[in-house]
Amino acid sequence: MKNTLRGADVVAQSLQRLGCKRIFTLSGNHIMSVFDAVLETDIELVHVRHEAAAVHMADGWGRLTGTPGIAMVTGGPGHVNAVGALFAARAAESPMVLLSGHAATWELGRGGFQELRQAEMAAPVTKASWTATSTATLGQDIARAIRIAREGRPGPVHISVPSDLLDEVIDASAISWPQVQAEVAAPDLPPAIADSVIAAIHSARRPIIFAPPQLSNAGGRALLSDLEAATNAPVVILESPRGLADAGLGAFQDLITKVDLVVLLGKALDFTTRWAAAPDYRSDVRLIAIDPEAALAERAMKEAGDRLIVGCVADAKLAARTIIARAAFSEPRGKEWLREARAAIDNRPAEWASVVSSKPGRLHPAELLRTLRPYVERCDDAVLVCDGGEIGQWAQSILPLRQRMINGLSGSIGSSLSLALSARYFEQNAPIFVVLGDGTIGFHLAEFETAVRRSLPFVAIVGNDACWNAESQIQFRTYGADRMHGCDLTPARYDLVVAALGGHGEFVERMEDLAAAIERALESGKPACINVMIESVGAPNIRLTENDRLR
Ligand SMILES: Cc1ncc(C[n+]2csc(CCOP(=O)(O)OP(=O)(O)O)c2C)c(N)n1
Ligand SMILES: [Mg+2]
Repeated sequence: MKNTLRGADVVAQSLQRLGCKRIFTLSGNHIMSVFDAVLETDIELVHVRHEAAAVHMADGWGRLTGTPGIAMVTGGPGHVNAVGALFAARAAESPMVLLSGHAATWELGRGGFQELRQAEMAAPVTKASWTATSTATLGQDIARAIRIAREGRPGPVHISVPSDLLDEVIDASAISWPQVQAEVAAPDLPPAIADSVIAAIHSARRPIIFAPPQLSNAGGRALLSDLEAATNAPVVILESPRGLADAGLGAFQDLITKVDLVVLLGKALDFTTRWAAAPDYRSDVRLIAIDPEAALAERAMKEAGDRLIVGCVADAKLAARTIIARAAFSEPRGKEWLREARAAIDNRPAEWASVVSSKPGRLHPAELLRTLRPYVERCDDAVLVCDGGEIGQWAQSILPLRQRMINGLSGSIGSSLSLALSARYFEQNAPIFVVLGDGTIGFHLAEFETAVRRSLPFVAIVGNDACWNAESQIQFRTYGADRMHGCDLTPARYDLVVAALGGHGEFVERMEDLAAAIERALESGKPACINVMIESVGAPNIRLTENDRLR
């Protein structure tokens, strides 16, 4: 090793020591020293077309792997562009670190180039946010950021690094290198509390366990299905901005009035749970609040009042494992309620199998998605990314749930193309599908160029109804058919844009052309866009019918 190093070398080599293989980034004056320093490491730079996309990619990596993705952007405008995307990562409980370049310390307060109070700006959308102050300890800053991103409820962390720190040359002996981190320590559920949770689940008539977004990856889902099998209580991940009304949860919202025990297993008591209170729930519904954050456990305990059975600070995964282990010592509850709950969650209107569009040259969303379904089902490792809007709800309710990422609790639209790109680094062989709307594709359409440049094939299916339909539906319902405006788009040829960027484009107006278009898109081996003209249909609102109730 050289006797002297730049701060930028400390950053690059610390990231390498901490296991980072890839940085999602977009260049800029403040960070060019790090681009240079990375040449001395094995780290790959994946450079993108908008800073928010770099954050979404780091977010996707964090969600899929549980280990922090790293995004790096330049100071000032680069940072400002990146911050918006942190909102989604925070709501998705995704561990990631944003490193932003920053005006030099000697410029601050003097009208420096792109000077901005960056750490303050990122603070509300991160778990922690600070500006580095010393070159020798930059590696310690990064190690700390990674640790905070992973521990408790995972989430994004931000560090701004002034450019003079990155350029400063210091003696190698002065550098405080970070240690590779073992598993982060986390509080487990004490056995006695686990036993009281199990006892409460067993004595309840209709208990439900709510799980957090951080458990929605493959590992988390496997753990939760073991938990459901061990307790015979339905386990539901609440990761959608539509909460219990998410079409992916079928008609489950109709059973909520029957639930007599809610176990929050690391799931915050928030709008998605409808705060586990009347009028959505029975007024005597009881609550167990397990949360990795003391403040959120306390908030839930306070809201529950005398309906609280147990409140405890514990890690969601460890708590699930402890409950599974200790449930083996007691007689399991019957399966009747679990069957009823699963039937409601799996409930889909029978007519979706045959519904066709009434509009010539347009498909009904159900036609589109039932045709896509077998292609997603064909491979166990396939990754599905669903964006927001009405088409996202149709996709979540019809496509199989394997490895899946959705826009998440933030409700922000536009992340899906970037999430698909990072998924390609995680899953190198299986197909990756994205379903998104025509409005949403506009946010990060240029990332198809990134995908082409980096050879990251995936298939994006655009449900094109020439409309921001989710909002248009709100206008229709709330203000009336004669007051709908400001939500219309043109039936633009996004497929041609993607082809022009070097990808594969397909345009579909007839149901009978769709399957062949999907086949060609997969076979092309390129980033592909299938632009499917669809009818504007509101998101499904799946409810139990009288027949379901009698069954
Ligand atoms: C960043 C952001 N901007 C705006 C919204 C509001 N919003 C939610 S869904 C939606 C419409 C999406 O339109 P499209 O992608 O075409 O899907 P559609 O609803 O038409 O199926 C809008 C504007 C949001 N959730 N996030
Ligand atoms: Mg649309």
